[in-house]
Amino acid sequence: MLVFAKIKSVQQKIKSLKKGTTIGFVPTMGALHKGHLSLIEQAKKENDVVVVSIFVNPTQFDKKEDLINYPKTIDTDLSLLKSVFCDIVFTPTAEEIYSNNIQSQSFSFDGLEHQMEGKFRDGHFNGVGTIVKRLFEIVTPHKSYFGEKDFQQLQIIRTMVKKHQMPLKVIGCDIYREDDGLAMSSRNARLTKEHRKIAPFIYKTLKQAKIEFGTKNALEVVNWVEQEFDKQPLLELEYFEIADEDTLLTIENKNPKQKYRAFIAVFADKIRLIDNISL
Ligand code: PAJ
Repeated sequence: MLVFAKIKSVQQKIKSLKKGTTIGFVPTMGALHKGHLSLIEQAKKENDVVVVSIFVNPTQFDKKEDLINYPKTIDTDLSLLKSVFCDIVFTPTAEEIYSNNIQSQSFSFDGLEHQMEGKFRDGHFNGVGTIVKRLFEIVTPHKSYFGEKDFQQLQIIRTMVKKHQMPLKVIGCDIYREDDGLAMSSRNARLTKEHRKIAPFIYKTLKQAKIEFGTKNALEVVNWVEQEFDKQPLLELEYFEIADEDTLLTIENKNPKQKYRAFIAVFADKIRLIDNISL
């Protein structure tokens, strides 16, 4: 496994690959867990060479405190990456990526950026777009892998690739969960024992909401979920929405031809957890 911190060195290595070598790319912010590894394993199966980036991207954090507290576990990350036979790791510094100008580009993602996470995390998706575009330009992958865990992010990247006619395929991967259903996340490690114990309630409620959606209209399901969380003093619901998978617009009337997904964001004390389920 080769590890590069400089843009020039990783580009040189990629340029030196034999013509026709396919490159699969998994961008991450480190603090790797099995959810990340499942993306890398899928990339391994579908490409000759797998590149993983580890970069805690400052421009996508709307709260400074969140950026400072983001877990950094580079040594463990590198041994995990070795264990899944990752070929190339790119670990740039903020200076390497942004020089002295740590700022986002401004994007239009056809309105996807104004829904859900966009309403609560100012500038977040401009930051994500900026870094992912930059990484795509550096790594030049054939396929890049993103988790459905961050479904809005996945759809935004798909839109960016299409609009900017980037020559790669975006692959969405299933949400990897703990045995008790909690979606794996780097933030789970920061939960208190008490909050970790109650956190599977989020997915349990999503699964029940899916069943309720079979017989109830969207508003009734939303009300039901809100009532469930009212009974749960340790978890604070930020939003629960049922939206069209493609436009991410809140559902108005159920249309059997449309695909819907339920999205949720919850605070467990100061830790913000997100999840979603296909309906
Ligand atoms: P990060 O949160 O590290 O996630 C990296 C990738 O792993 C994302 O595509 C995310 O959706 C996926 N992932 C995280 N948890 C997952 C789970 N439980 N199951 C399946 N996939 C999961 O997302 C980011 O980093 C950043 O925004 C990034 C795209 C790297 C840009 O900075």
